[in-house]
Amino acid sequence: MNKQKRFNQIVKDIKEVKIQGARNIAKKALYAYSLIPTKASRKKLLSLRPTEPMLENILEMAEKGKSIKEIKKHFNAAQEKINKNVFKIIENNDVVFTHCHSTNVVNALIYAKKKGKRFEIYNTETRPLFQGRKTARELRKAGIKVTMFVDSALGVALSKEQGTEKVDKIFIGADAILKKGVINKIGSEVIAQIAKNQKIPVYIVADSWKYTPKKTPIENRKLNEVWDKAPKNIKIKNPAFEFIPKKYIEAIISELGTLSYASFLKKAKSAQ
Ligand code: RUB
Repeated sequence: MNKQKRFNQIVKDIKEVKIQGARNIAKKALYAYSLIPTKASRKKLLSLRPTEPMLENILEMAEKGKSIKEIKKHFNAAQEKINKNVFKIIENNDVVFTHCHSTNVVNALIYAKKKGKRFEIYNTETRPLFQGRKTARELRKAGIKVTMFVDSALGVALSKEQGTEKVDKIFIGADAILKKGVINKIGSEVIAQIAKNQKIPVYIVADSWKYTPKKTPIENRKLNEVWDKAPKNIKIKNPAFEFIPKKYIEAIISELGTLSYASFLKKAKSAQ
């Protein structure tokens, strides 16, 4: 396959969410940019998933001359530190809740399991694209016990009801870390609100390169993801992401440490 074809294939896979999650999108887009490093390809890649500042940050770094190798190295180095920080937070017998599919979260959970922590996972299926199934499969493959809920069972999953255990902590990823809060998969704010009522700490597990001082739009996706061939007179909305105000967030676990929101912002700003 020539470079243009490979570039086009990556563009298609990101657009169709075959490549998903902020980290995977950024990594693949970086590779695509390395094939055709022009302003036009940067523009094209940025247009694919508008709620992804890490994508924007790394393409900007690449354009300013930071080597692709160096940027790639960051992803793994950051993940290793995140794994160690998450390991310290998980306690034996914890019930940990997660939503959607976050590579930063999944990798850290698998690391904790490999290093001997005993815990189980509750997760959501994550309509409309069911990224929760990917999470469940990957965690189960690593030997972690997983219980999946439909999204509308959040209230049950997050409280001790109908045979469920009390959730001890919540780990969710982030697409964007902003001054006043975090953007993550739709449903994340409801999760954070219920968690607040139930006194369950919400940890954002994310690479600090997801931080941006810029205004970040929420991506609205195709309506047929919700209801293919829906009757014409029914209005459908399909926002992919949601803003979680910082007041709901216990800490941000990144390669910079496990930090309060304010400390994270301070460190992330000086690290960029
Ligand atoms: C994925 C999602 C993830 C973040 C972080 O949404 O919301 O929680 O992107 O993921 P989508 P990661 O499936 O629509 O891309 O930790 O992999 O960067």
